[in-house]
Amino acid sequence: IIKACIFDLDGVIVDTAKYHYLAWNRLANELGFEFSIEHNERLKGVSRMTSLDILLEVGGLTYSNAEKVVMAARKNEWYLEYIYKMTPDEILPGVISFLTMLREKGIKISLGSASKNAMLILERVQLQSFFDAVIDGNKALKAKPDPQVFLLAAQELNENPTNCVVFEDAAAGIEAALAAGMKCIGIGSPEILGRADKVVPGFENANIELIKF
Ligand code: B16
Ligand code: MG
Repeated sequence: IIKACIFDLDGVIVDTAKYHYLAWNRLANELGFEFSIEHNERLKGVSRMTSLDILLEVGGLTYSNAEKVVMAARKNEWYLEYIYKMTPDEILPGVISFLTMLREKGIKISLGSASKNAMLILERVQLQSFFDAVIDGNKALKAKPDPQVFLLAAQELNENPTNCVVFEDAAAGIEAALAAGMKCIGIGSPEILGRADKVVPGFENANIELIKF
């Protein structure tokens, strides 16, 4: 029986992937190449530094660690310019009513995101009050598909992993949830998220049946 729900942020609650893309492409352009939107799929759910490594691989470029730290920081500054402008209208359809329903049923709620900016994003879209725990890229140091982020969420909620379900839009996140011994619901297309216990396109019309297994 499910007692806690753990939500990924980017691609599940809000679509910040478009802002990550704009900021990464700005960096690519400065380095003299174009980072196509198709390549952006590879960045979903992976950490900032791994994203930079993928970007540089696409551009065929190599830099020292010190240079990469500077580049990642610049990208983040550009990304934050978009994040500061976010409003609650950017919450994906059906999310607020689903979270409200979970609260009414007494189901605990946590965030489980790779992003170091997760807290700021939750504040911008005014969703902080729904979350009993927030595990983000500052607390979880091992990147998905490592289960650490979700295990820490279960621990903070004081729940057994087998009573938790994870909502994820990235393949690495599905693997992390399964490795944590949790149920997993993919948000997106079954082609990418086929390993999840269920896959739905989003939270529109989602009700309590969704978390019954
Ligand atoms: P930041 P999620 C992830 O968020 C994004 O999907 C991924 O593209 C990004 O690189 C990562 O956060 C780190 O974000 O640069 O803000 O620390 O899907 O795990 O909520
Ligand atoms: Mg995601």
